[in-house]
Amino acid sequence: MYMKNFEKLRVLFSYLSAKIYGRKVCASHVKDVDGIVSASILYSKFKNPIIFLLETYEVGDRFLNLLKWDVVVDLPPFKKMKFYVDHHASNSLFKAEKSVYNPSAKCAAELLFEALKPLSHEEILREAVELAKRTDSASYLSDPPLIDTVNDYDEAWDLNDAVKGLNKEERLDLAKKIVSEGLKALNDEKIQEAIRKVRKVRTRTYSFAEQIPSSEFLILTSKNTFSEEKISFSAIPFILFKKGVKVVLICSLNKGNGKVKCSINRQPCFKGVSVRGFAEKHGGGGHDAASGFMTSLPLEKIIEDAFKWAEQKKLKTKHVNLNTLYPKN
Ligand SMILES: [Mn+2]
Repeated sequence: MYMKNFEKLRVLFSYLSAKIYGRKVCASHVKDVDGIVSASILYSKFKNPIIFLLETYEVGDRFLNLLKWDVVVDLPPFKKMKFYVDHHASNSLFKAEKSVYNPSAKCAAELLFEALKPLSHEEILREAVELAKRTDSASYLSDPPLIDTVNDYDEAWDLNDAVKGLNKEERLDLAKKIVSEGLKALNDEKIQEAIRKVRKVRTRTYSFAEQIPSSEFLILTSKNTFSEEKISFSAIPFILFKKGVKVVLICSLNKGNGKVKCSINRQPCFKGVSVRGFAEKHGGGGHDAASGFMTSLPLEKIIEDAFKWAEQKKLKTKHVNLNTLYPKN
């Protein structure tokens, strides 16, 4: 339902060969540092594991649920798992032979690190886990670096921006490299280029976000499917939080399947409201301060639901169509 047929064949082939050669079959979150550092830990612990980096919504795939997974980390649960490690409040219902589940952990890599010890390259991985904690809980020690920021920023941003700027295969390569080289792996020219690319987009996003009007709750929508290379949707909430916005919902059309992809973020210190319920109601989930979902509902219906939700939470709300603001260049 979510995966293309040739991809399923590729997964099946890797799965069967892993079973034949006694390699572990693992799944980790593709999207951010937490999933990639978790992959590093798996590479360090097991001999030649096969690691699939997946989006959270891919875990619902019927085919993937026919397989038996050795380790699943930082993702919603599969039906058949030997070992499950996670920290998302919305994933509390699962069945696994063994598990480490703690919704108050800052990241899943931290739980995996403790569970799989002793590890080779333990010091290197401990350092990476510390960065994963900061990136996954949005508790960076500095503002995000822009294209001309040279130093004086949290190094967790380097790892974050590297991951965001690389494709899926390159992210797995980075995970492997972190095991042997630690954070020095980021000095690679190709990775530096990926980091620069992300910062360029972030810098453009900052000037773009200045045009967005303020409100306690902002619903931002975009029908322009090509926008994400130009504007970083994930950076927008954090820019708006600085202007006093409390909650940001961003909805955009997904290129692949025509569904609407939504992320909802809350200002970290605005603890009175959890955004997770809104995401769970639409088939998604995540954390109290950051959640997401993908839906076949029309954009108009999601906006209507968001206004109703905000009314219950007594938040002043505004809807802004981002397509009316796009920069021309
Ligand atoms: Mn995580």
